Amino acid sequence: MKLLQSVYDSVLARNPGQPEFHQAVYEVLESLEPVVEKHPEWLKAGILDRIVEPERQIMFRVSWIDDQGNVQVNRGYRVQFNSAIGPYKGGLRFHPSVNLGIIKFLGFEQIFKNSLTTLPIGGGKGGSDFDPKGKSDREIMAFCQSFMTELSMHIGADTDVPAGDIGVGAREIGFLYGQYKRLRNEFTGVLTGKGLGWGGSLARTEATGYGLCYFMDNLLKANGKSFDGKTVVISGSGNVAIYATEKAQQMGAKVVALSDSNGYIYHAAGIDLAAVKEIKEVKRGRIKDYLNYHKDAEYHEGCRGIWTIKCDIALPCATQNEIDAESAKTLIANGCWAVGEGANMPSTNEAIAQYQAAKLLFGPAKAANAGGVATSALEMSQNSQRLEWTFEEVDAKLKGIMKSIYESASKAAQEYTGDSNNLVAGANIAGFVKVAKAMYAQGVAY
Ligand code: NDP
Ligand code: 2IT
Repeated sequence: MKLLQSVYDSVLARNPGQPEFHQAVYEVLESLEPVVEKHPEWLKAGILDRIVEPERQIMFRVSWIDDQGNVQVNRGYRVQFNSAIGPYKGGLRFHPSVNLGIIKFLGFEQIFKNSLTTLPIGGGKGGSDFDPKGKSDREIMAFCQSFMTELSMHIGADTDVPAGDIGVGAREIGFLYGQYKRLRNEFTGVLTGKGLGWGGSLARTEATGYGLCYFMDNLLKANGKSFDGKTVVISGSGNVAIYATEKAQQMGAKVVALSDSNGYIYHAAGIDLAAVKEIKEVKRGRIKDYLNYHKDAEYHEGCRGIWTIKCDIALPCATQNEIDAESAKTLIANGCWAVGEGANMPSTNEAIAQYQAAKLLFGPAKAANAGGVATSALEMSQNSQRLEWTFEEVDAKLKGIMKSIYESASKAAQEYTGDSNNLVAGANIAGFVKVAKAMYAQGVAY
């Protein structure tokens, strides 16, 4: 980096101990060098210095009472990163690994992802180090109510609209929404991912996984390929992984593996998705339980081994940094020729360098998994209009949005790097330009 090294140095100095945030910022700044060369006025207006600093960071105590009557204390976060093009928008993550640096990396990436959707949404993210695993429904409800008691003071349908992420699905959104309504006496679209019948949008549950496959389909077709008849490995077995599997199968692919944080299953005959949905969505069980349904499947402890399975296309849909350089090399050595990121930042920057050296078709997260938040924005539109669109209407809009994200990212990639497949640069640049123009137009307060 040349022009932006000082911005990055200042991020390192101001945000010690936040390696995921540093990683996400580095990847974006590296792509933006040619953009600021063309637009020195953006550098001079401090757009880059400002965009790496959240507009607001909220941290709060969440105390709640467990089933034994003990007081538990967790930490809650909401980082309102950038509101240049719309209200802050982004999910809530409940996972014991959550800390400020992780929420900041997610919020930072959300700015560019949300811009790429073409819809009017700014970037934000939140969550807690609360671990939903093994908790009763009452404990989940108690935690969500306490979390929302504080969060409700900072959000609103035109201010900041949270949604789900790891550990936050329909059940949690229900408890959070109920508490917001109790406190504010408002029935508004303050959260997305709501249940059908009380403001939720059809196809939001499926949107991230489906959108990932729609995005990859555009990339594959532009390169004379498709999902049809291909072998696909998908990590995770949560919301994104399940609906990526469903759409990949509908597109004619054979999905042979899924995982959770304990291990992975390999089923050469192809994953039986109805079994996975029952295990994960109904019973809240472990992926290992798949063996109770299919004796011919294999289970292996540890999640990294999933990348040693031979496949054409890999779709990481679990968590950040799940593919490092070594796993990337193994995938490539085994003949994998495309990677699409359903999770946020699942590949380390060193893994991405491996993909690029091997000329893999690579769909980076900001572009490839934007279908979830795009459909959240469609849910906001429906709530504002007090209307509900059909599944087919929402799905058709999602498909159109993923196509336009692919087109704008590949066009920016061609324009700035001469390689329309360099979607890392293309997504970062296309997402950035819209936000930079808005920040420039809106001026600096002085
Ligand atoms: P879920 O909570 O539904 O599922 C998460 C899955 O990932 C589970 O199988 C979980 O396994 C696994 N996982 C979580 N943490 C780890 C870890 N540290 N190591 C290994 N596996 C892990 O979350 P989602 O499916 O919603 O989210 C998955 C990814 O997609 C995340 O990166 C999220 O940020 C991203 N994303 C989600 C969107 C959405 O709309 N939901 C939109 C865009 C991106 P276990 O059960 O063992 O914890
Ligand atoms: O990472 C993401 O884009 C999400 N977790 C979805 C956010 C949203 O507001 O729907």
